[in-house]
Order: sequence, then structure tokens, then C-alpha cells
Amino acid sequence: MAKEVVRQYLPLLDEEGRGAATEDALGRDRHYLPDTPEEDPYQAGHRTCAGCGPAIEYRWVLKAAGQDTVVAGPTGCMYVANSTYLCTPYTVPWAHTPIASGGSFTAGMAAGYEALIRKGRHPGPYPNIITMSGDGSAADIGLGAISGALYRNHDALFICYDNECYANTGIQVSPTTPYAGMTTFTPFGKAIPEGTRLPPKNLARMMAEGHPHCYVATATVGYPVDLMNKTRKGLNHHGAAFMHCFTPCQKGWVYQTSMTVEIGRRVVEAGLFPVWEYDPEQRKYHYFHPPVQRPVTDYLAMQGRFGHMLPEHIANAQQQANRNWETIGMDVPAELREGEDPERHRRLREETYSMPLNRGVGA
Ligand SMILES: Cc1ncc(C[n+]2csc(CCOP(=O)(O)OP(=O)(O)O)c2C)c(N)n1
Ligand code: SF4
Ligand SMILES: [Mg+2]
Repeated sequence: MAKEVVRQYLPLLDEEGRGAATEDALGRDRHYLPDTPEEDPYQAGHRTCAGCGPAIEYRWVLKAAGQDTVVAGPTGCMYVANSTYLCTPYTVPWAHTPIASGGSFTAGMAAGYEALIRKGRHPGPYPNIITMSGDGSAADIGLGAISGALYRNHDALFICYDNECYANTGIQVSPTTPYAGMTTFTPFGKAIPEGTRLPPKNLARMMAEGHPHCYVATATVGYPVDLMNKTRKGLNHHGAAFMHCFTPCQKGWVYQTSMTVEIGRRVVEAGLFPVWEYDPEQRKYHYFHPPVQRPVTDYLAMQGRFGHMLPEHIANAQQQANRNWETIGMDVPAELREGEDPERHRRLREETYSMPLNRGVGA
């Protein structure tokens, strides 16, 4: 007789009751951490760059998932920099997959574990099955395989760690490279002064709209507890779940190493990466409303990849952010509306901030 497939339940971490919080001048909780698990299935000793956002994301996700987890990683920085011959930083089973097949490999793992448990060949419970693909894989080369796995509703969590470029092969443009983000394939010049002219692919929204039975969420490394809880919600969801996580790449984006987490917050506060959850039962989006709303320059000026932007480009970026504020149901303050006018940036250039010259604001 077929055995029952028993699923795990991972309790959510407390995001309220922030007794130990110390707030910064802008009213943000800066140092709050609940009782996080002590286990670290992603250990120190890997070879990613200092301040690597994807490495921070890997660590928090695997901390949230715990030891009864299996992980797949398609080709990208988080495969290459983490695994040298006979050596990985994982204390859980991990497999590399070709860049195109993170979705299909993970679907196979999920179906395989179900079958083994039913046949009594794996003692169970059903493990936490996670694949973490770069944006080049999840939004481009491996998109079809992930979409197929989501559609067939395999019980696994599919994560895109988004460093907005093909980092491992030398910081080339990817479908999630933001407007005006410079990469080695989109240098700025006379013909295309903004570098990247296209808007980024809205990957998470595509996944939610296209697979309405799946749990879908966006997160950033700027909000670790939120990232851990969304990992757990995705794993607790019976069926396929997708998470799109914003993960700064200090090598490709050119910023001070210590600023990774700060950039993960500022992108949200600048309205350029809305953080939300899609609940498949209610078929509704739940948007996070950050307590601080900033001009996009507070975010852009921290990174060398935006250092070439001209006033009209900054105005375009502010326009994009303002539309995002409207989409998530927040008012657009007058100062941010004025930022849609290139003239304002021409005037401010000499006075308040240094676009297009990058001085590392916030460092
Ligand atoms: C089919 C295929 N095309 C190209 C490559 C070369 N390649 C290896 S890693 C990589 C970059 C992947 O980018 P992304 O998925 O965003 O991960 P990141 O390196 O940014 O972490 C590429 C293009 C490959 N391995 N397979
Ligand atoms: S290039 Fe970027 S993504 Fe790759 S290891 Fe370095 S910081 Fe991380
Ligand atoms: Mg990438």
C-alpha cells in the first residue's frame, strides 16, 4: 500500500514586537533580529566576492529552510564561486544543473521524492526542495523550464536571485538589467547615452499572473526576516512557489562592499523594486508600504553602473518609480512628482547631489 507523503511545517519568525529594535533617523528598524535558527546550511568559506548579495540571500534562505532541505543551483556565480573541485559550502545535499534546466531538474526531484516516499524507499518527511537560479537563468535561458514546473505545480520553491546581470561571465546585460544600468554589453556612448534603454522584465508579476495557483513573492536582502518568512511560506505552500529576490552584486554594480543590505532597502524606498506577496487562495497581491519614500537618486548615486546618467535619464527613472508607487497604492509626494522633470535635475545637479558623478551617497 502506498505510504502517506508527510509535509513539514516551518513556523514563521516574529516580525512584530520589535522590543530590541533601535531606529535610525528615518524611523527604520535597523538592528532587529528575532530568534533566528542557529543552523547554517550555507557555511562560510565560499569564494563569492566580499559583500555578494546572492551569497547573503543563499545564507538567509537556507537558514530559514533548515537541515532537511535539498538544493539545486543552475550555472551562474552561485554555482561557480561556491563549488570548487570536491568542495562546497553546503551542509545539505546540493546539485548543479545546466543553466536552462533548474526548473526541470527540480520538478524531477520533487516528483522523485513523492514517488520514493509513497513506495517506502525514503523515510520522509517530504524535504524542502529549493532551486536558486540567477536572473540570466530564471528570466531568460531557463525561464521555460521554471514556468513548466510552476504550471505542473511541483511542490518546490523556485527562487530567482536577481543581480540584474549575467555576472559570472563578466557582467553582461540580462532581461532584468534596469533602465540605464550599464553592463559590459550595454556601455553608454553617443548612440545610446543611457546604456540600457529597455525597462526590466517584470519577472515576478509574469510568474504570478501566468501561474495563478502558485505562491509568488518578491523580497530583497535588505529585509532578512521578510526574506526568511517568505522562504518558509513558499515551502509551506503545498505546490509550486516562486520568489524573486533582489540581490546586489558589488562587482557588477560598483559600490562600496558594506552597502549591500542598505542598497537592498533603498531600492524599495526609492520605489524601484516593489516588495509584495501574491496569495493564490485569495488571488490577491499584498504590497509592502515602506515607511520611507526617497527620490531615485538616493539609490542610483550609490552605484557606479548608473554614474553616466543624465538629467533626462534620472527623470525617466523617477517616472518609473512613481508609477510603481501608484501601482502599490501609495501616494506620490510632490517632491517625487517634480523629479519627473529633467529641468529639476539640471538645477539640482550642482547643488544637492552629484548625478551623474557618483560620490557613493550613503557610504
Ligand atoms: C546554455 C548556456 N549558455 C551560456 C552559458 C554561460 N554562462 C555560465 S554562467 C552564465 C551567467 C549566468 O547569469 P545568471 O543566471 O544571472 O547568474 P549570475 O552569474 O549572475 O549569478 C552564463 C551565461 C552556459 N553555462 N550555458
Ligand atoms: S560577481 Fe556579483 S554575484 Fe558574482 S560573486 Fe561577485 S558579487 Fe556575487
Ligand atoms: Mg545574474
